[in-house]
Amino acid sequence: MTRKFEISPTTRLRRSPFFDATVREGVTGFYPYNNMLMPTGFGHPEEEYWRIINGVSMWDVAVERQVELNGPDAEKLAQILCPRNLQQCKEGQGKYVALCNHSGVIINDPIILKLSRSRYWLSIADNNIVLFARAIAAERGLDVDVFEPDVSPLAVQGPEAENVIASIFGDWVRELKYFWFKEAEISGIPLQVARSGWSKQGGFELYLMDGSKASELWNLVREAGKPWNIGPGNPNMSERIESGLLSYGSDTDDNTNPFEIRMEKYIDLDIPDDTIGIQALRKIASDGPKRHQVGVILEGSTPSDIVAEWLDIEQDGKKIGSMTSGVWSRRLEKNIGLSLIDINVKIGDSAVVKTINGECNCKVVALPFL
Ligand code: THG
Repeated sequence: MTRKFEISPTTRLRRSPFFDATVREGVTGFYPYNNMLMPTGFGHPEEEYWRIINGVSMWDVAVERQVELNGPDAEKLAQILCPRNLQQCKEGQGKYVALCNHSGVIINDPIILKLSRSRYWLSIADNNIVLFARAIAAERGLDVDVFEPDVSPLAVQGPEAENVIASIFGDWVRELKYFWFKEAEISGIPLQVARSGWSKQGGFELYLMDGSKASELWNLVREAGKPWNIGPGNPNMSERIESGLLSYGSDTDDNTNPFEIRMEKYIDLDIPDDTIGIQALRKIASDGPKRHQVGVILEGSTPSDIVAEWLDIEQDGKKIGSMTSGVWSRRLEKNIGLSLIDINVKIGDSAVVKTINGECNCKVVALPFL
């Protein structure tokens, strides 16, 4: 049965400041993320994919909202929220963190950016962290404001991204280390230039600090990128699964802890006891996780549709876990997926994925695929 429906007008689904620019580029789809509309394609999936792998692509990722911690106790609140030692984090540096609740369940996987000792941004995935951080700050009696500032990231990703960004800002950007950032201004547009982004093809993110200048920034990058054939894109499902990048909320459920999803290297168990979830995380670490995140390669070479639900994975007719996201890999020419499965199921094992078209044999593999 084909159904036809549209998203009804609502102020709940906020528009990105880059919305008009993406409409002019011919955006063909959106999904909601942090109560905003997130572009999901521009009508040329094949071209959009190879542009990220071989060239340079620009993405409206304003949905990666910032949660600003601002005030004398900002540093203290940051460490209470993040189960990773932030002592070594310098001004101008970002770190990838697994925000957890009191049970050690992951509730977001932001990059935390230290602007100064009294000012941090949590660059968040899809879950309301303002609400959480504000409640914690109040309960702990901290002197810090928690709010969403007017900041919207524009990602420039792909092997040619560095050339494009250097042509705009100068060669200093080539020295920027991964997750480090620096304040800059171009044509009166205030922003932070960061080396980061949700792909493994290299790139930068421009954190626009004035939403009214979004079209201006979009056009400037579009123009500067012409010699490298820049074009519009979005966080690419295929590339990110091939690269084994986690999508919080897609690959996690309300029970997932960081040890199950390859985030143990971002957890420091010896930080002070007042960090949210640290006691639970210590226990999970000593008991050992029950599930682990691995890849699956499905049999057959026909691209299958993206399925927006978890699919059961079985061995000998018994459920061992779920495929949490799946996609056609253009480089492997196979359907591949990320999965969360029983810790006793090993790399190299065979299993069966219960797809919407029936059972499909698969091989369990280590991540990343590429
Ligand atoms: N950019 C910004 N904010 C974000 C994202 C982003 N917030 C939400 C979401 N994406 C956060 N998730 C990730 C997940 C992985 C990475 C970045 C953001 C990433 N990981 C590398 C890896 O897993 O290999 C490196 C991590 C490391 O070594 O520290 O890059 O994209 N602004």
